[in-house]
Amino acid sequence: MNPEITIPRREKLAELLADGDHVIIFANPSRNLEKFSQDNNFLYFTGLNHPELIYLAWKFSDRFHDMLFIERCDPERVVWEGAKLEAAEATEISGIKRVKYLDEFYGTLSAMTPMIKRIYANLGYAPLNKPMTVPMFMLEPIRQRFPQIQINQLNELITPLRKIKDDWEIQQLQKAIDITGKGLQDVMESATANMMEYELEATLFYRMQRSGVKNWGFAPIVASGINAATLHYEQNNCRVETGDLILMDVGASYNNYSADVTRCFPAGPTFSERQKQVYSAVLEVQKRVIELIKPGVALSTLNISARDWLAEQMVSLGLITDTKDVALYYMHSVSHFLGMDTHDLGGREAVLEPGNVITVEPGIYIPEEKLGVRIEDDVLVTEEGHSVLSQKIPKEINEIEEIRKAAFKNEP
Ligand SMILES: [Mn+2]
Repeated sequence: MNPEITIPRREKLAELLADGDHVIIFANPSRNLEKFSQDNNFLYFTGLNHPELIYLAWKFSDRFHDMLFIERCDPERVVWEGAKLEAAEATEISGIKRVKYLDEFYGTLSAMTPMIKRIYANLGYAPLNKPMTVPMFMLEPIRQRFPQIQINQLNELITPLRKIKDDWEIQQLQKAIDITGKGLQDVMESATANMMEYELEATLFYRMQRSGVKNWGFAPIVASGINAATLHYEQNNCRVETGDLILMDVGASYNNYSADVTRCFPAGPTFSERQKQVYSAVLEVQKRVIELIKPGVALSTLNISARDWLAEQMVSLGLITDTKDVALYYMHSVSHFLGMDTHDLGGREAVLEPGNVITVEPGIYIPEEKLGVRIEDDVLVTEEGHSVLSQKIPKEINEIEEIRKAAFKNEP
């Protein structure tokens, strides 16, 4: 990332602030022997993918100011952790001109407290039985000493920014989706019964890493047979049985933008008749929901339509007789925003605008038939309507069966 990408974001942030508003964003800490993953809001506004930094912005007398706090270089830690980000480098990457050291953070903030009315920070959420998050902990002294200062969740302020994707963000999402799609194709070309679910996961991850992706966007779901009826099955440790349908709900993270795609395919070369029936029912609903997508449509409209249409399909499939029973076989919502977070900022009450990216993922889950089907695509809302970013990833029954032949080509 470079300053041309993050400077306009900070300019938009400035427009959201009133006099006396402060924004404090803490980078994620580095944890010993763990892969570092940056706080998405920090990365969004600074472009810096380094741990232990703080971004501070504020508006006073109608002028916007901001600065970064970085670690001081401690030679002993450099031996273990490598060179620290230096001030000039931080400015070059982020375009933020003022840089101080972390040990100056409280002093700087304390000197400002007379003019601080509200603080927006990436506090996150800590359940009652869990310790405070790092941002909560860092702001606790401010909260105790200056109870008149309101401390709010940053997401309340910046959701309108993050839910509209700029061209660069759409490119990152497209890349994440394309790589995920290639990996899914690899799996469909090679998976057979008797493999373990995690072997399928490995095939996909191998493709991802060879394509420049280091991380999943979220824990991958590779669910065969009845496991596909568990919505967030993540164990991926069962053996694929002959006759199973395999569900993969997966997404690579590219430059911290996450794909989220679900495809289903048979363990054998072809779908069974019943699998075809259920799959076709879900696919038809999925396509109809996608057709609804355009600016001005409420997310709730997509949800209600999906539920009603799935209910009709369930009656035809002989699963239910009363459409009110739809929740027996479909129990989640059909769409969520997608971006840096797999479940991105945007909210359930949103009305679609150009630049939104959402998923469309209806499903039917039938544990008594050891069968679960979900089909999920990622869709960009455009001025005219929509564009399916994952359209290249096969989802028609004949396409999938054609690809599956490759996995069985050496069989007599
Ligand atoms: Mn999803």
